[in-house]
Amino acid sequence: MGLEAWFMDTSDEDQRKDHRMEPNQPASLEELGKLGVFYRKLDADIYESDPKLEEIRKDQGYSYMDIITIHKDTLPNYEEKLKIFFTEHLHADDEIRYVLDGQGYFDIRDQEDRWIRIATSKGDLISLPAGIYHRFTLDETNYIKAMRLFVGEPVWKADNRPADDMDARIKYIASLH
Ligand code: KMT
Repeated sequence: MGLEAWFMDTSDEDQRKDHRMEPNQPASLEELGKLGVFYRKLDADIYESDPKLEEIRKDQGYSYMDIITIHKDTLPNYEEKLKIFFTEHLHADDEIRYVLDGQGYFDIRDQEDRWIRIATSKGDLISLPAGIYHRFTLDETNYIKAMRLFVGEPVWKADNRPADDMDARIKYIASLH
């Protein structure tokens, strides 16, 4: 199955719930594409020797990679990290994640500042463009293992909203028109 995304409700109940509107209001891959989100489905069972992944890394210049496992038993400062991930922010570079196991939600803002929730699971490779406001949360399964890819030396700095004066933000906004 491909990626599923939807516009979120405005309830501030548990962030791990799906927060769908009633009725559900899907967001298409095309809409995500217009916001600069890149998506590919791969076979995560062969990630260590996958020619398709190699090709993407070569084409996109994703020279760096590591693996992060977000689970209470594996991630130091788990609760604190989850809070940081779920605080609305942007980065000066693309955020590229390849889900190797488990699942999680990437929330992004659309052009009208509405939240779109992107449900990712095993085999989903997603890239969020530099300058897009976003956040991440685990879902109710409380576990994800993901490859982090980066062009060059990784910079993990997050600029919390408001960051409208940042170069990456200005360039991103300009790219939407
Ligand atoms: C990060 O910065 O490592 C994250 O964005 C957390 C989500 S990775 C599945």
